[in-house]
Amino acid sequence: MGIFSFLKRQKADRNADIQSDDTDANENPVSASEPALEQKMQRTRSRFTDNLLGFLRGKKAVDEELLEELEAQLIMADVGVAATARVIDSLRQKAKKDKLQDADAVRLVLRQELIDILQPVEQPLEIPDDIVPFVILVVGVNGAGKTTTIGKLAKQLQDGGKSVMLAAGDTFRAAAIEQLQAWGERNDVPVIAQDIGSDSASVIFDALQSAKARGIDVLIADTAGRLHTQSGLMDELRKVKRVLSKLDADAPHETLIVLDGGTGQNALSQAEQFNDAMALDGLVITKLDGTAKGGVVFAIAEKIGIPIRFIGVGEKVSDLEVFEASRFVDALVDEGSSEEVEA
Ligand SMILES: Nc1nc2c(ncn2[C@@H]2O[C@H](COP(=O)(O)OP(=O)(O)OP(=O)(O)O)[C@@H](O)[C@H]2O)c(=O)[nH]1
Ligand SMILES: [Mg+2]
Repeated sequence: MGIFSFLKRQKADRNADIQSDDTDANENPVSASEPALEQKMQRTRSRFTDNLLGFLRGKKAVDEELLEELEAQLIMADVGVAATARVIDSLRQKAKKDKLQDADAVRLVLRQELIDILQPVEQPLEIPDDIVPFVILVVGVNGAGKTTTIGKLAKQLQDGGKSVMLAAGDTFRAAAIEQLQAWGERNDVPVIAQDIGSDSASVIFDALQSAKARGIDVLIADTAGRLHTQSGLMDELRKVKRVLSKLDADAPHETLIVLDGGTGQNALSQAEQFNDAMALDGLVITKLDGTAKGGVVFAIAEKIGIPIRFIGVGEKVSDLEVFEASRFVDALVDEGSSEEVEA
């Protein structure tokens, strides 16, 4: 029995890029190869790293003063109190035990500590071939990047040979329905929609029926990010889940929240709130290519502990990357690559 793995596909694409760079870089100077993650995250990366590693660079002694400064920098980078305390405590212990000699040693320990925080939530989304249709319910507040993420997911699935259908479950705004329909038309993906103001649960229910009838592999349902009241929104989303489970006891197979990484601690409280109401399976943190501080990813990992499936690092289809702990940390704090990028 097969499995669709976003990670395997993305890794294969990355390798293909590297190979085509090697072979025809000269003959084909306009090679369409993907920029590295640290390049896509350049702005977030510099907000996270410049202060954090900048002050480490000049310092000689690894003393309490340095640790306190580092602590303040991590908090300012949105890493959050709990994750910061964990990093600093561990650095303090290692400084005593292993006699961390210089800032470089601190940086290496810091890198490993940051990876350790993220490792438990590195659990990429995989879609087993024998669950048809596999239903992904996408939730999150308005503007977080739900519809954009759905477009990227759908395209990656389609490019990987999966048939996809979308459900326009955001019935709160006419523009939301039209946005999804237009996208579906451009990409030859069927979109099930009803009029504005219709019942979101019934749109998504219809879509599941239709996807079943047509043998569609993956159904992705969009939802509203805002209603008149926030409690109304949660009730509505719970109803969607309930109604879907009437057609398929296991649906939705993945309830995915999309969080705007630029909103810092707000993203954290949204994850908590939606998780209480919805029992989330995974999250996507978007806009990490922008002015997000990046630290919020650690705060979310430490406090919420739900798998981070993807990160959004731009507007292109390939800018939805499977979340990999060490790759993400290196894109944030690896010094070597920073010099390469700046050169
Ligand atoms: N730079 C950047 N922009 C993004 C990313 N993801 C989404 N956006 C942008 O964020 C804005 C909002 O995205 P949408 O996908 O419409 O957000 P939504 O959650 O569907 O919002 P509502 O439909 O209003 O609830 C759009 O301008 C997107 O292009 C990302 O990873 N990076
Ligand atoms: Mg939307």
